[in-house]
Amino acid sequence: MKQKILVAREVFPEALERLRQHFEVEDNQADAILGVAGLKARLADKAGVLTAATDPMTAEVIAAAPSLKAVCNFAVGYNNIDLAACTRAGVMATNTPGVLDDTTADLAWALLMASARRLPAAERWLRNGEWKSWQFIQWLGSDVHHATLGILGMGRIGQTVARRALGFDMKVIYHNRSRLPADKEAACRASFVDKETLLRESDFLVLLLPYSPESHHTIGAPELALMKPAAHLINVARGGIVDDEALISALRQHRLAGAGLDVFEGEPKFNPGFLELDNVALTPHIGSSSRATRMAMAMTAADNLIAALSGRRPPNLLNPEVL
Ligand code: 8YV
Repeated sequence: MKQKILVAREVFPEALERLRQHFEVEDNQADAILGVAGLKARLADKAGVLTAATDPMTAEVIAAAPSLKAVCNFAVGYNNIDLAACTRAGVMATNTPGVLDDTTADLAWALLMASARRLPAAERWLRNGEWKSWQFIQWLGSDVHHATLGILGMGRIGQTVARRALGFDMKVIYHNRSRLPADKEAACRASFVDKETLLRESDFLVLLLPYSPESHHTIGAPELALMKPAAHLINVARGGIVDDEALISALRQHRLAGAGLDVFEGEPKFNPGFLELDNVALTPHIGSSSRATRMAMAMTAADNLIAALSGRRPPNLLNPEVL
């Protein structure tokens, strides 16, 4: 008899087809948000689950799933999974590293450029019919070329963002928990600096840290105060890494030139203060959202689940201690 699994959010039919070759699959193609109660109800008899970063795999959910052997996120971030609770319950947890690096780095650059050249506000102005005459001194932005790019969190995506800076002749500095090996630093042409130097010297600061209680409000009022008033802050990592209220206040007072944000505290709700600002580019958590990449993420998660439930080590196991 096939083992039962749940796919907690809508995914591509190709991923469901692959899973159906191995399992009895309960899907959620209607894409209802299940939440803790919905997950508990559906996982009571499941051996595995495919989850998005929006699915709270809390200790309570895991405790309500006695047959559960694997939680496979289709996301690289896994702050929605209580990893310690999984490990205690002998449940494998996996994510999808690698397949989304380029696509997410591309969006970081899109937001960086949009913030630098004030694209959202300029487009709104044009659409509102306010373009009456072309003026020489109008819509002046910041140059990206030859500026200093700072990266906080220099994992795979951070390094991918850094390598793209070469084409803009930028100076690249970074801070990370641990310094990169020399060959990786050379490939990114990036210099390691302390966090304060990074904040003080970056013209464009890109955040690429994982979210955890330790990284909560890594960028708050004190950090924003160290940044150049001409600087731009880009966050494609997770809401909560930035104190949104403090950021809104800095942007409102032009203590920071601009921001490009794909993620927010409490998303999909977010602080309405952002909507009143003209110096911010906003996107709805679309960092990995190209068709090819989302497909690769779904297939990677499916492969992890197939491996986990057929007694093989899943390629992207986060808690190897369960084995
Ligand atoms: C996901 C992301 O698409 O991978 C991540 O961590 O933030 C995105 O790429 C999103 O979280 C949905 O799972």
